[in-house]
Amino acid sequence: MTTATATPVLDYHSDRYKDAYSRINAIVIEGEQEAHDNYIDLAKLLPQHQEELTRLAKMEARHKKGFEACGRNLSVTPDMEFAKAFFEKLRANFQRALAEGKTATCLLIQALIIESFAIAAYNIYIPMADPFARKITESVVKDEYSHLNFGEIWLKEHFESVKGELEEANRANLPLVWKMLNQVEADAKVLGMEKDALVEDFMIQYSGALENIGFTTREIMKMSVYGLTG
Ligand code: Y39
Ligand code: FE
Ligand code: FE
Ligand code: FE
Repeated sequence: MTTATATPVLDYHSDRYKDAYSRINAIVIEGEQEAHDNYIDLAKLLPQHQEELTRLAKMEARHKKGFEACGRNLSVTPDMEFAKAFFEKLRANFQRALAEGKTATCLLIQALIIESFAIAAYNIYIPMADPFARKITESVVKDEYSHLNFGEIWLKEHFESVKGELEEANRANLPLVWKMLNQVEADAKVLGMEKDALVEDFMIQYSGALENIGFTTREIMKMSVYGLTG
């Protein structure tokens, strides 16, 4: 039996909502900017996919503009300094992998982890969002599925040669996601987004991606809880 819980009434213009929004909105804006930059960087490692990666980068730039409009619509100033610090470790890991030419690690970080995080956050946000932001987020989340799919296809094609690298990259980066989620738990809740729901949706996207790439259920079980409790 399930217990019905009433949808909380959100006052989008309250100081409390706007304060939380200044950080979550900034994270999304910064995330979209970094996603843009990451796809441009990935094109250096995958010149044969230059055209497609440039197309994905342009979508990310459009997402950023959309979310900037969401902040303006609520008269919220995004806390970009907070957002830059929020992504710092994941960004450093991406940059290191890029410098080392580790394509699979870069794809795991951007196309699997960050995209799964985005899809989870946007899916959970949509029913709670103000009408203006809801419309924008609904169109953005569709794009994010196609970004996840790009990573899946490449990694599936190269699965045997990158499997070990992916396991290592998962071990190094997945714990960062759980820490990031803990950092935004309180603000997300003010926006009507529960941490449990975010974790659940992230897991569905991420473990689904690992399965599509070629990992066994047993491997996925081990990989997806990495760092969850630590
Ligand atoms: O690929 C993308 O477009 C992803 C970068 C965009 C942002 C993901 C950040 C979502 C985290 C929000 C946390 C709210 C609880
Ligand atoms: Fe995006
Ligand atoms: Fe996004
Ligand atoms: Fe994306």
